[in-house]
Amino acid sequence: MANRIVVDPITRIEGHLRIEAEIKDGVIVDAFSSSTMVRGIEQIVKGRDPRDVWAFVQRTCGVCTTVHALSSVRAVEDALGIAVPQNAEMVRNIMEGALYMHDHVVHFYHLHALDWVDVVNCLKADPKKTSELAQSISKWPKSSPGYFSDIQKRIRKFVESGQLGIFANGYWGHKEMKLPAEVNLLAVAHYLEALEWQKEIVKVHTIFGGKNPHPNYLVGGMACAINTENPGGLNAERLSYVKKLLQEGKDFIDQVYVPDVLAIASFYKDWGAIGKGFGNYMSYGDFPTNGYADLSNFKFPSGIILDRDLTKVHDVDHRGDSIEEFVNNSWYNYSDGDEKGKHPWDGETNIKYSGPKPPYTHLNVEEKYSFIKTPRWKGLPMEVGPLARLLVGYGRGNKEIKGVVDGALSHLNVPVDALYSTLGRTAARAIESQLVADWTLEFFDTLMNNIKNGDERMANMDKWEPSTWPKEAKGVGFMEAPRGALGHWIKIKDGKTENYQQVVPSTWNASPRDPKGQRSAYESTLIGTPVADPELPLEIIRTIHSFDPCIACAVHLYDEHGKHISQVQNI
Ligand code: NFE
Ligand code: MG
Repeated sequence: MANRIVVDPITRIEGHLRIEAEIKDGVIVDAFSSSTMVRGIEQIVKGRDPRDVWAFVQRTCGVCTTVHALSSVRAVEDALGIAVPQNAEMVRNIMEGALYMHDHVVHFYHLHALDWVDVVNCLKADPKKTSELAQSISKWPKSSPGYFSDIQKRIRKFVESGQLGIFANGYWGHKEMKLPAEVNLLAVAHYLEALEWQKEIVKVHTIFGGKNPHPNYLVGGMACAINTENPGGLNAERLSYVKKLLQEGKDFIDQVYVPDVLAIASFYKDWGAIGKGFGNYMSYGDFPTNGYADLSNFKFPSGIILDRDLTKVHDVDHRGDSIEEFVNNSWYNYSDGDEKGKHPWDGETNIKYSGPKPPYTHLNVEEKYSFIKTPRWKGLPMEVGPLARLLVGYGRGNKEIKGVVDGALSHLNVPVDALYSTLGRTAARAIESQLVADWTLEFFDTLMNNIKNGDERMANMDKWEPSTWPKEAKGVGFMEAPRGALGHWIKIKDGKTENYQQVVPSTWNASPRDPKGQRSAYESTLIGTPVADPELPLEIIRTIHSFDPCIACAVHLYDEHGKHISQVQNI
């Protein structure tokens, strides 16, 4: 007999996600992923001025802030044939690079690490040994025995007070927690340091875009004027502050995040064989260095890997008809029936909730069961995210990407197959952070060189006036958000937004089944996962967190639901 466990809500993610997993003989045999929240962003931009849309859609999410604004301005520029000046391209890249650094570090320490790190166990650590360990894996200066001893005292106070605060309700003492106490103490110290650090790196957005989250963008370029004289403009002092922040970001990633991930991963190598999934990976490509129109100059290559075959990378065909969204299992209706998919240019977002009324025990997964639509590429499910980006780059023979991936594999002494896993996803995020931190400093140098050479252009306003636009136009704005391939599709008619659709990374990964019954990434990767204790389903959380879910993005009102964290029933 199978047990169906419900984990709802999955915590330490963005948004509201429910997982129902069927467990037989201690292993997951089937799984269902459901978003229990719905939003209406695609609807509210219809009829609006395309030059304003970025400001609305950027509010899709406060976690991957900037990405929906960037996709939006790219979509409008693509539709109207606008090429932005290189300075704007570099500022956009720097802002995106800063987001990657912030997002990946916060995800690892504050959302994912506690699936592997036993906070309470760090009290058993010898601070002197932790110090030796820290100094053996990194030159990060905060590593004295006294420093770790102070951290331990802070945690002891929490534990002895009986109020764990930010560390409440973790799976402390779970038998699948495998780290020595010294590694636990190291990770807890860096959890606290990362909290301090993350508020600094976001200042890059405030300097270029006025604020964070949701900095300002502009169709045609960026709104930050370079003005080396004016104290209120983007002057030398502010630019050197950006450089300092980026360098500090790189140091934190190189000296704290990556060494920690590798140290922790070395105790969890078995997770290199868990959470495999179906083996299709997609990257749209991103970080252009010579214009959005020429994919060959992107830092992250674009492409598709099918069935884990790294010897052949397929083209995405961004403007073709390969991508469709299905609603057969989602709480939406299409005007001409729910079995066929729709290309995003012709997409529809008609919310139609037909699920159970709360409180309920289980979803009826024979019918619609999620507010997330189901995207497919040529009818196939795709996993997107850091791992997909690295695999596509690896398959494309990109030397930089191949170098860092091979370096991590040999450091951990694991085969290439270990990448297709929960551990692979988590390691890929750290590895790509290192690449992105380096690239972001390159983008900064390019910007500074242009300014030195007298090129201060930040926007191309040639086609600002709607009177210069064609009567009808359509465009796609794609990018690689931290969580994976993101696309916005716009149709413009008579100067207004006629249709607008977002297909988001977590839409690809978290969606329900398609009409052929094929599972998307969350559902597929859970199958085969052992669950030691169904009352404490740590293993489900590990694999789901390895994707870094964002449900606000994926469904772009809230539904009242029961307060239970986990529930076990026989079916
Ligand atoms: Ni809201 Fe997002 C990212 C986008 S969603 S976090 O990264 O787009 O998967
Ligand atoms: Mg959508």
